[in-house]
Order: sequence, then structure tokens, then C-alpha cells
Amino acid sequence: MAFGKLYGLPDNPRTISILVAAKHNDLDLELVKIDANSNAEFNSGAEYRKIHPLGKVPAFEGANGFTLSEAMAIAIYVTSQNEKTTLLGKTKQDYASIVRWMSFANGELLPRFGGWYRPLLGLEPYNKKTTDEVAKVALKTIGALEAHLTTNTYLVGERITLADIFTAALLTRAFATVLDKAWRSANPAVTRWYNTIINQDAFKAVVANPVFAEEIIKYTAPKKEEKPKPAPAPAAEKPAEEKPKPKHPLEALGKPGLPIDEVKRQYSNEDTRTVFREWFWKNYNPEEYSLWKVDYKYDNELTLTFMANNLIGGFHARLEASRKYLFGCQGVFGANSACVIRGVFLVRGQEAMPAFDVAPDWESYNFEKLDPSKEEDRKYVEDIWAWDTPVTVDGKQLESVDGHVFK
Ligand SMILES: N[C@@H](CCC(=O)N[C@@H](CS)C(=O)NCC(=O)O)C(=O)O
Repeated sequence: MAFGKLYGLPDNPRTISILVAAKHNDLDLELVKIDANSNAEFNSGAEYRKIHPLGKVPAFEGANGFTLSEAMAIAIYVTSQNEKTTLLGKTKQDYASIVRWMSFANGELLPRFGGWYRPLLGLEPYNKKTTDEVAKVALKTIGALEAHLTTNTYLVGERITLADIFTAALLTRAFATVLDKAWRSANPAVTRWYNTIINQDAFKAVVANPVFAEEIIKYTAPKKEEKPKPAPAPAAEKPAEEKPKPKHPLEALGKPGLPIDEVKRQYSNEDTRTVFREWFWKNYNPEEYSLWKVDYKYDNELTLTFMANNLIGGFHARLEASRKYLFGCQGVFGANSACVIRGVFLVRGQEAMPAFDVAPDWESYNFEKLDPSKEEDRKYVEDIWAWDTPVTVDGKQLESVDGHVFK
């Protein structure tokens, strides 16, 4: 039985720090994947708020009922389960110094670097001036680490401690996005130390393919839909009549016997495997709806799993106009530099295009109709919607990492 559940995401730096600490002591933690978004449905729920009052990640729920939020506290608690651990140092001064570096990483480094790469990744609004300023502060902050590691092999004492694991984990995204080749050659001490820590077996077991940015990632503005130019004002004095809002083509199909909102409600409220699955197949009417595999066409261009997940989030946001006609999940499977996007949607009607072409990037996806009279297609729908089964690509099993539900 697992020691407890860790709510978080496999590519979230704070989550990684705790998974590595647990791995170091062979402590089994069950990772429960939830959004890093305190406004998401699960995160806002009363049950989760009891574990994390702000609805953020990570959060811990022990098998014995003990709960804890805040990454540093969870990392220390998990590590201290091994009475003989060397990760917490030998003396009180060691222990205090470990907490010092963890606090530095969590309160100084991560917020500065996040403030730099999050806008570049489109996770926060981008403003060049502000981002450039945050970048300067981030680089100055990590300068303190470079200075310390120039004369010390590890952050505290002569061997690896939780301070090293925690700080390196919190820097994984920075190395993947903004601490580029040029920065690494100018900062050999942090680079040498980071490589040492991420090459430990426990770290590798959690982050199999750490990514090193060649160059600082570039901000790419989200594609804007071109607005048709306004027609020249009519010469007539008559006030322009208000034009009726154009109808969605799928409105012509009328109201289905099974409202799609009911599907969404059942999916949100019931366990997918034990309750929703049976309910769905009992109520699904293939004359009203069709089921589609919706897979990304350019998997070989995907690098970081969280960037792939970001892509899904953007696609779903752009599908807004078809919300009344679609339900589904798309997920990222695999690991950094070796991931794919796979998904299954329930679509009103028998064609995919009228629902999907509202999103300008629909052409980046392959649409393949599923046949629910076939056992294997039904299983595929269930696996993707349950988020618990790896997908097989070129003979390799790729685990589910992250994803979005469109509802
Ligand atoms: N002080 C908290 C910070 C937790 C935190 O900010 N988590 C981020 C992800 S790393 C989050 O859940 N953000 C989502 C949100 O704020 O909505 C800790 O150290 O654990």
C-alpha cells in the first residue's frame, strides 16, 4: 500500500521534488494527477480545499489520514520517514541550512524563473519590458547559487541532501526553457552540480529525459483569427438593422435525446471506470452522436510534455464556439522529448468538421471516426477518458502525463 497520495503533475517542478525525495528513500507515493490551476473544478472542490486551502499543487494525503500542503513541508515529511536518511544532514546547523536553500529555491528562484518562462510559454500574458526585467532579476538570483557552488560541491555539507534534490527539481523547467547553452557555459558551477543531481538514480526514475534548452525559448504570439474588414457605411440614413447572430451549423440537427451537458455532468460527478462507463454506453445513441480519435499530427515536433499540454489547452479554448456540441479528453503521453497527443471526442452528428473547424488550428489534428460496435474501439474510448492506461505508439507504451477535459 502506498504511503500516501501526492496531488500534482509529473512535469511540475514542485511535484518532482517530492517524488524524487520519496524515491530516494524507496517510499511509495501514489501520484494523483490534477491541474496546476486552483480554479479547476477538482481544485476548487470542498474535499480538495481541506487538503490544500488554496487549491494549488502539490498536496499530500497520507494513508493514515494526515494531510499536508506546501512543497517544502511535504518534501521534509516524506524524507523524514526514513529514520536513517542522510538527506536531512547530520547536525542542527545542517538541517537549518537545508531548509535555507529549500526556501531560497521555493521563494526566490522558482518565482523569478517562472515569471520569466511562463509568459514566454504563453501561460501568462506577455509584456517584453516586464519579462526582460524579471529575467534580469532571475539571473541575479541564481548568481547566488553559482557563487556558493563555486566553492562547494553540494549545497550543504559533503554529500547530497534534500536541499540539492529540491533545488535541482525546482530548476528543471528553467533549464528546459531559459538557462540555455550560453548561460550554462558562463555558469559552470551550477551546471556541474545540476548534472550531478539529475543523474542520480532516484532523480532519473522520476525525470527520465531532462531537457536542456539550446537557446532561450522565444515568445510566439497566439494566432489571432482575422476579423473581416467592416463594410463601408451604407449611404442610406436608415439605422442599420441588427443582424441576427450567425447560427452554428450543428444547431440544424435539433435537440438530441441525450443532452451533451448530461454527459458532461455524469463524467464530472461519477467515477469514470466504475459508474460513468456503464451509464455512457447505456445512454449513447450512435444516431445522434459520433466518437472520434483526435490526435496531434506533429508529435515529432513536441518537446516538453507541459508545452504539449499547453497546446491542448489552447486548442480547447479555441473550440469554445462548439462547446454545446462536443465533449472529450485529450492527453499527453510519454516523456519530455518523446511524447504524443492522443484524444477522444464525442461529437454531435456524424461529421467532425462542423464542430472542430471553429478552431483555426484544427488542421494540426487527425480525425478518425471510431466504431463503438467494435470492442477495441469502445475500450479505446474508455481508456482515454479514464486517464489510467498508457497508449502504444510504434510498439512502445507511453504513460499518461497530463491532459485536458473539454466540457
Ligand atoms: N507555496 C506553495 C506554492 C504552490 C503553487 O504555487 N503551486 C502552483 C504550481 S507549482 C499552482 O498550483 N498554481 C496554480 C494556481 O495558483 O492556480 C508551495 O510551495 O507548495
